[in-house]
Amino acid sequence: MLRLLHTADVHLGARHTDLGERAAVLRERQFTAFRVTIDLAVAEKVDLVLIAGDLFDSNTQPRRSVERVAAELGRLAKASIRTVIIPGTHDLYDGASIFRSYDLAAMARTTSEWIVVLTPEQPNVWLPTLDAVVHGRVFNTKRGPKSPLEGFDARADRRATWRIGMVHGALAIPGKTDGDEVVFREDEIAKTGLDYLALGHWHSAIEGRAGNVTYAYSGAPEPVAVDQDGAGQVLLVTLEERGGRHLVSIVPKRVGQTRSEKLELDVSAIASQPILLNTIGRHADSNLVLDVRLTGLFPDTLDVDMDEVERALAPSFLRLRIRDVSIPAMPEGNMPPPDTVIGAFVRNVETQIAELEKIKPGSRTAPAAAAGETAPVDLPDRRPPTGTPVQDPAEELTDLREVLRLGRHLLEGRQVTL
Ligand SMILES: [Mn+2]
Repeated sequence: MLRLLHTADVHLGARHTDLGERAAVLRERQFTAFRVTIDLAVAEKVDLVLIAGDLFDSNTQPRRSVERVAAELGRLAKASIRTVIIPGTHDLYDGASIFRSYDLAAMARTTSEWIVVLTPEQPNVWLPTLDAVVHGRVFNTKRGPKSPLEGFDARADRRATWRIGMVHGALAIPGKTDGDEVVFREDEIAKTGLDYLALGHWHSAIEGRAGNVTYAYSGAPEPVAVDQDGAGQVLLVTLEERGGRHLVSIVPKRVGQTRSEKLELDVSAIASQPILLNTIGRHADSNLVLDVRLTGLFPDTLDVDMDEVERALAPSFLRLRIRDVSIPAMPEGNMPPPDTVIGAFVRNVETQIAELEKIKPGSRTAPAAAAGETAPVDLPDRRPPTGTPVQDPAEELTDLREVLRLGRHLLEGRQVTL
């Protein structure tokens, strides 16, 4: 049995230029997720840690940052856990590679027996004590000249029972990812003869099977951009031999702190800005990326400065975004002429509203139609026959006002999202 921890896309040292002073906070969160990952590997006593590319956000990092990362890897070596790393598309293996500039094993005060970086010069490592060979399919350019799995068959290497592969790139999805920097296809995975293929590049965790090969993207251990809601975990992978068959099982483990939530809020029930602040403020959480959608009918009487709301609430969240897709209040302006569709519509609905307003509260019957009154154009008449019980007139009034507002927006050609 072989137990491994698979991570990728840690993107340590990301600049987050769009985040201003909060960039450092997010960078620190990413490092924390990495440290929690190392804690998990030690606690779970895995045999091997795989880092499938983009450990660093770029090849240019301050020496102190690299030392910090090496110290974490040193903890693995101390716990007799091997680490295999491949460069990615951000920390790519070009002439300026961070993996050429720094010897991570030496900085971690251990040897390359414990911390290995696979490169085009060293495409695999045999780990006899684990009865495994790990293959890294790496290019020394950002854009791969071909598929990293083209013609690759791990069965040609007969040194060990377990065949593990590592690739940083995109699984080909026609029209979507086939223009990416490094691309490979599912049928190529099936032909590799690998037991497990550890993938990096996509920041959301995904697993699959091609032929007899189990593959997975671990995703980023902490979102690199705050909108990556599929990130936040690493994978614990167990490889077992049972009755001559190789079985692979994957258990995702949460290591990131960031949570993402969507909140849909009907503004028709919101009476004032303080109430709106309060309603959203109840979700306050410094680890939360909250996406608020304001829906429903925006009350005439509600006076809200959305920028002010966002500014006031922003410090209570990791990130807050408020999108207003509510239907705006009645447009101002002159009444359209009665011989237009919109003019006829408005007059018709307004007449119905005026009649309903005549009903005393609590009355359960509809009023008699005013003598001689006809709708200017043939629009559906919502009034029930005289004398029949109807819904609460107050409710119907609300409905009719909605009909008027929505209809007017639609007839005036505005986009209305429900
Ligand atoms: Mn990448």
